[in-house]
Formats: sequence, C-alpha cells, structure tokens
Amino acid sequence: MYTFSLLRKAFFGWLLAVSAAYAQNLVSNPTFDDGIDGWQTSAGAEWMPTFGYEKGSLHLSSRSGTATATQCIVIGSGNTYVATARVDSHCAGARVLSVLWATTEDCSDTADFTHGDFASSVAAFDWELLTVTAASPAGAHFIQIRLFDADTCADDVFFDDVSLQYDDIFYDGFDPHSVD
Ligand SMILES: [Ca+2]
Repeated sequence: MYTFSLLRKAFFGWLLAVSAAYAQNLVSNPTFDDGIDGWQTSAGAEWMPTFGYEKGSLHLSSRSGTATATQCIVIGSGNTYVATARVDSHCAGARVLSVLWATTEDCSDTADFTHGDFASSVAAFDWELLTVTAASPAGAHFIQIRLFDADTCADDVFFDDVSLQYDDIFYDGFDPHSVD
C-alpha cells in the first residue's frame, strides 16, 4: 500500500509537471496590462490602459476600416492548439479571433493555407471567452493569432488575456478529469 501510495504521488507529480509544460501560454504580452508590445498592429489599433477584462486591454476600432493585431508564433508540426481570448465586441456575431498557419517566421504566407479556424462574438457590450481549437496542417511551422475587427462592424472591439496552448495531450484522448 505504502509503495503504491508513493507511486501514485510520483505519477501525479509527473502528471502535474507535464500538464504545466503543456499548459504554457505561447503568446507574448497576452494581457495588454502595460501596452501592446509584441503585437503587429494596423491602423485603428491602440492600447486601452483604463479598460479591460483585467487592467489594460487592446482596443480595435473599425470605424474607418478593418483593424487587426497579430502575433506570429513558432509551433511544432502535426499537433493541436487551443487559442482563447477575452473579447468585448460591440457587434455580436463578428469574427474576432482567428488562428492561421504559415511556414515563414513573419507569417507572411498565411494565404497559402486555405484552412483557418476562427471564433465569433456572441454577445455585444459584454466580456466573453472565445476559444478556437485547431489542428496544424502538414507543413505549417507557425501560427498567426489574429485579433480582428472587420469594417462590417464599424465599431469597437476590446481584447484581453489571449492564450495559445499546445493541446496534444488532450488530442491523444487523455482526459485528466477521468483520473481519480
Ligand atoms: Ca489586461
């Protein structure tokens, strides 16, 4: 029994270490608490220091055209990734969080991959958590996280707490909630 207990502890210690490794957020400056460094931004993108899900956020305005903020992140190949973001969109139904694929480190060739995944806002004028689960296609070595405010909205979208996590352990059918 004692040995079994030790083994259990060792196993769960290993499990926690593995979970922590896989749960690492791959996004630089995910919270926008001190600015928007680390993000490539278009016109209509600005730091909003006084409003956010928590502290500062990224503000995209599409009042004079589509606004975007992107980040290009190196990945492995043949794996599954989960991207999330807190979003306060003034347009319900807007496609605001996208995961695109690239082979180049500046993500300049995302158009070469026809497959992309996105999540749309459901509510308006309220913070919601959006999630995109995406399997990398063959040949992709970078993910472009794209925060997006289309000119069809012509209003404001705020983003906070962006994350990208490697999800292979779950993709393989492992469910940590089934372990008692
Ligand atoms: Ca924040």
